[in-house]
Amino acid sequence: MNLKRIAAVLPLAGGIAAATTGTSHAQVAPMAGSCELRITEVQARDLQETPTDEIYLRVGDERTSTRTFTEGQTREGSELGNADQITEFIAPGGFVVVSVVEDDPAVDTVIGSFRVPCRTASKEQLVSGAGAFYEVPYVVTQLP
Ligand SMILES: [Ca+2]
Ligand SMILES: [Ca+2]
Repeated sequence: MNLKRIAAVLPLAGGIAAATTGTSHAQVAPMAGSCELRITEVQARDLQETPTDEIYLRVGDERTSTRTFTEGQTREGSELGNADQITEFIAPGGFVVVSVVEDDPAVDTVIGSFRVPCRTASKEQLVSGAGAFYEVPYVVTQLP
């Protein structure tokens, strides 16, 4: 009698455990097939102002710190922001918008923006506008 009850309950308990594991996994892990964008560098090819630009990036809904650039200067992405600020999740089939912005006292100058789709890539993105020319290398990795 007791053995029969145990046998009947075990598969049910197993099913509940599996469902619970599946739920908690979905809450912690990013959506399957999503991507991560990481800004690796920012290079000033041609400044918007003289003698330095004050540049920050908008990466999705994050904003980096502002850093000065002289003409020809390259900075690592990690110099502009922490990991949260220079990386962004991209949903499957979606994209993230990155903007290069020059900081000014009243109204900042947007040098340019580009869209990054959820697709494995390593690219040297050129961004020009407002008389300035920047290069923003980035990588996109597919998340498991
Ligand atoms: Ca400025
Ligand atoms: Ca400006």
